[in-house]
Amino acid sequence: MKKRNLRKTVTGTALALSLTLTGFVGSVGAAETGDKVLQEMKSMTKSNFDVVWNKDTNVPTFVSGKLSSKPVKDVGEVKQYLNEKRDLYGLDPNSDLLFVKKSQDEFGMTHYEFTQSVEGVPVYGARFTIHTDEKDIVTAITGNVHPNAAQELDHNLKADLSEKDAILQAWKSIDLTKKETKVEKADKNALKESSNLPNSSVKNTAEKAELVVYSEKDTSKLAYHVELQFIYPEPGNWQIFIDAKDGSVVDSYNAVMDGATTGYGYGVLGDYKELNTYLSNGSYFLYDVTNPMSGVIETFTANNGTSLPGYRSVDSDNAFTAYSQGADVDAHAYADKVYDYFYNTFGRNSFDGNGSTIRSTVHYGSNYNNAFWNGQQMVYGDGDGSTFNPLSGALDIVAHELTHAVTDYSADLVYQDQPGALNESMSDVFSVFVEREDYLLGEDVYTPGTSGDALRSLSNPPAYGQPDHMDDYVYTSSDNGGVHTNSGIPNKAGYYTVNSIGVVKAENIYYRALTVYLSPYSNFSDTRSALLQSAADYYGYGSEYNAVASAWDNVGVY
Ligand code: D38
Ligand code: ZN
Ligand code: CA
Repeated sequence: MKKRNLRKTVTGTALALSLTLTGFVGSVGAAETGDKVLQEMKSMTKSNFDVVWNKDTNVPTFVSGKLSSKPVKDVGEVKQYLNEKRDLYGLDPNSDLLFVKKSQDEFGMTHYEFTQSVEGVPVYGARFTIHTDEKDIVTAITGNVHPNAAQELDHNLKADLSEKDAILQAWKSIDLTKKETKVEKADKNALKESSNLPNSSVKNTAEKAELVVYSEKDTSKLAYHVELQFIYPEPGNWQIFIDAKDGSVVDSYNAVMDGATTGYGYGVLGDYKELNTYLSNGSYFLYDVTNPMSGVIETFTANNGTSLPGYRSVDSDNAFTAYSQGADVDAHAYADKVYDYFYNTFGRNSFDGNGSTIRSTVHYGSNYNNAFWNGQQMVYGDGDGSTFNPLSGALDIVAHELTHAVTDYSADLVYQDQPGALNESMSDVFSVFVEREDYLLGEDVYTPGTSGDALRSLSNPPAYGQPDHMDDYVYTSSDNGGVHTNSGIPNKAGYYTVNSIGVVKAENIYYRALTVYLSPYSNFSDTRSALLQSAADYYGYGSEYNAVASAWDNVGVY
């Protein structure tokens, strides 16, 4: 069904050009007169001359070179020029071509676009463009026209079918007439499911029909070009040509293309959000290619196992609305939020500053009450339902985990003793910078049955079993030297800092310390000095510097 173009490039001699025409089968007479026109055009060309022929229609689909000896300056002159080339294209520019538009580009070229038509009905795909250079010399003529279309139709351009009938025939032809009602039902459900949807057209079902001349090889038919677009029960962008006389299917294909899409879903807490997804082979994946990174943001599910990364999170209709998909939805959306935070605030492109892929796996294990960065990716348990809800449901937890990755690629603080507690504290402090709503960590998913509690607090570490002063530093061999305990001390210094100079100045100072001044074995005192130096770099030796100094004085670190 598809037409094939015969490509032959002629560079230089007229001999090569006539070879092109000799090797060419079809209506010899037309080709001969066409040959004369081409020879004429060729004689004007001093450099490259290029012709591509359409074997079915016996007309060139691409001619380039210096194609006019005189300037061709407007639509009228273009038509006059084409009239002189009538033998080549077999078209009368006044009756067979409809002018569509004229446009200019940054090369100083002008493009006159026409579409072939028969008694006012457009020939499908028969766009015909004349290109002129900055001196108005014709330099290319492009497009597929069908010189015999008018003759083949023989003035028979009255449709027997209505547009409505054509659309009905089209639905029937793809065997979705029954599913048509399903499409509507699915859309209504989507609406009902989510009265808080900001945009109810996300499922986007559309149908339209246009009367065209459908030409291929030596037959032309009056047909409706019907487009059926939907995503239920599978993605479709059907292009169907229905014979306008007898209702038969002339051509039909699904033009759905793989690529970036926007889906939606509900998070762990039932909140609606849009998702950057990817359509491949008829399925939608939590795979975000929309950020200016070399990698992607991608989300997997371990399906309650412990193999990593597990399976790609996938959905058949780009609506990640099932209850069990909440963890997947939030891991994906929040990873993007944290990526955006580091990129927009500090210009850091992903955790490594080099645009690397951010991968998350949810539904890790069974009733697993934790989340972690394993050195390569983020991993989230579902929680047991009473201690925790799925942990990706908290933006501050996602920020905590991804900051571990940032730390690994910057200060690289060793995960033991004071450097380990600082590593933990950086994750907690940046989780407050990202979420910007409280000094608590994990409150959104911790103990769903109890309100107001959390896992840790920057402002009140002792309330969560952590020291907030060096006097209470815990010496232990468990938890790598109490990294999740002693982080309370630098956390409280972080709280004092934010509380005193505000989050914007604080985040600048902390990010600079983490990425410029700290190193793997930095201890609490080193960190005080690193933060002071960063404060001085940014704001001089004023109130900001003094705020950092008192913050660390207050926790007994000098
Ligand atoms: C509290 C309770 C039960 C289990 C846990 C905590 C309870 O109250 O009954 C386990 N847990 C979770 C956390 N800490 N302990 C919090 C998470 C954060 C990010 C919300 C956390 N995870 C560690 C981290 O990222 O540093 O801090 C993961 C450490 C890796 C462990 N192998
Ligand atoms: Zn941590
Ligand atoms: Ca919080």
